[in-house]
Amino acid sequence: MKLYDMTIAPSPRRVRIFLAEKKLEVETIQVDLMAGEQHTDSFKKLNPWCTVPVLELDDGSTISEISACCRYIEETHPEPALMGTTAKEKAHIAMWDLHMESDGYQAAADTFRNTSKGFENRAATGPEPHAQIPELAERGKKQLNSFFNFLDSRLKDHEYICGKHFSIADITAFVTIDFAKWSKIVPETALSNLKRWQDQIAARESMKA
Ligand SMILES: N[C@@H](CCC(=O)N[C@@H](CS)C(=O)NCC(=O)O)C(=O)O
Repeated sequence: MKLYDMTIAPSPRRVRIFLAEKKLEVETIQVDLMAGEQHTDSFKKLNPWCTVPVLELDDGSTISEISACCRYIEETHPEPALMGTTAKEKAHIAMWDLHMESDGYQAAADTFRNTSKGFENRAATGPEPHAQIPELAERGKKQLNSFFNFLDSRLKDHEYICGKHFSIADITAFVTIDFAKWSKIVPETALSNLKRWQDQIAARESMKA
């Protein structure tokens, strides 16, 4: 198995952390997104949506999308479980992770991609150019602040996002907070539950991946 990666990019980082939690080491191939390598014909054969991460399996087939990559890794390496073990746990963790993605990660991406100079005609991923929409960045900032407040209240009575156990939802939320820093958006210091959780997650070895 190989991972098409870009070290500084937040999306492949989520899969690297997931692999590190499973104590799996895989070959990584760097894709230079700023040079446009994701738009080359050879990369489009791996992933027509032109994004990393992409997993290439030993039979040559490929899987893109963070959640699909993590699902494959979880099914093939179930321990430690990061996506639940019972039907109820799996659904619960999927629900939380989808919200970390839609309410947090997407807002961080909207904010960054709709304001940064290097993304002027690349405000959305994919093969087609897309102009920046400043209002989306404004909305993203508001959504991120609501997201931080929401997480703080959730983490008041829960050790991790989904309760007693670390899960994929913690990875998504943690990387979202780091990604938001790219747009200089950080949680207020008064959010002490969020700070406690952030320190706890940051101390995990996998977060260096
Ligand atoms: N929905 C995709 C999002 C992945 C994504 O946005 N990756 C970024 C890097 S963080 C990318 O490949 N960007 C390519 C570009 O900007 O053209 C997933 O879940 O994998």
